[in-house]
Amino acid sequence: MAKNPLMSTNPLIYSTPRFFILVLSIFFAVVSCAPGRTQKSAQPEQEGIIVGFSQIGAESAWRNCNTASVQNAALESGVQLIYLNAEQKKENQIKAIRSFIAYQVDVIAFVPIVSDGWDNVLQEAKGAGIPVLVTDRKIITSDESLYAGFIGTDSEQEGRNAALFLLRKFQHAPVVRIVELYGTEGSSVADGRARGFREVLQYHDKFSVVYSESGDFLRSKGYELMTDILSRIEGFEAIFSHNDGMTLGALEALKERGIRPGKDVVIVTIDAEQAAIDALKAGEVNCVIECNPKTGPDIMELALKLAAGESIPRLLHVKEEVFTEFDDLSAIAPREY
Ligand code: GZL
Ligand code: ZN
Repeated sequence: MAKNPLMSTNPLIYSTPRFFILVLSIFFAVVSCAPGRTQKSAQPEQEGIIVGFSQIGAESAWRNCNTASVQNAALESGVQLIYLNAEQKKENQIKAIRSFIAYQVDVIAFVPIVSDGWDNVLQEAKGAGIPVLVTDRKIITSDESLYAGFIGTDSEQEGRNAALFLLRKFQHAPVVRIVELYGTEGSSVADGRARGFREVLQYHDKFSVVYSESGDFLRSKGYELMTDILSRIEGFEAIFSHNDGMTLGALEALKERGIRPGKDVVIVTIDAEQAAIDALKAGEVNCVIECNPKTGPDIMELALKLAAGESIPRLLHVKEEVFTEFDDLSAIAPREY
């Protein structure tokens, strides 16, 4: 089938929602005279399937690595990727999914910035016969048939691992007051980390969370929260931070006040970006829990299956490790994010 002149020869189409909608409207304006995707190809593998990918934004090193993993995997697997950056706005993701439907992509993949509120737009995708792959973060839905499967993080286990480290670290302490830097409110990963953390600590009375506030996974908010906490909270023995970005901001605030992170206060953080591993090696944090952003190849493999009409597993959790001050840190490979 003749290539659609509007489809860039480069399989990656970078765009923000507004630009993409403009491209789409031009496409539809000329579709009568230009060969294009006026109907879905019978054998997608011949033409290279088109995957619409709605990413939430670029709020952390983790997210940027996740985006690069998806883009590179698309290149390597001959998938034409329409990548839309929602700039942290759920409404942009809904617009993106609607534009993917209008363009009749073969598969839609998206990272739901928060868990709820997706049923209507996913119903539209289902009505258009386009399979949906949920990645990284999970959705709450009243109709499980609205998506084909999930691949991403087991955030409850990450929260449990954080608590298990504190149990080990503070096994002889009488009291452990914990400050929690919460991720994006309403996101499955922040809620899951918090749930798993509390699930383990609920049986150990000496542990208590004395402060919990969302820093939205942002380094700048981590700094602001820690600055505020240090001026308001009497004393605390540990920080549980839902991502390294917020942790790095908190480290700055602690050091500005002469507090030695990793020594005067124990710090557990999640993602395992290079800067956090470096802080672990420097003794400035005590435990780094990996959250694996490199899901691009798995996402493409699942998308190709869906485009070929095959079923995929409903739930796939990626492999994730835990790095602590008790381990041999010299063996940790470069993180690449
Ligand atoms: C986790 C992912 C989170 C990371 C943050 O799977 O959704 O979002 O922990 C990122 O760094 O912003
Ligand atoms: Zn994870």
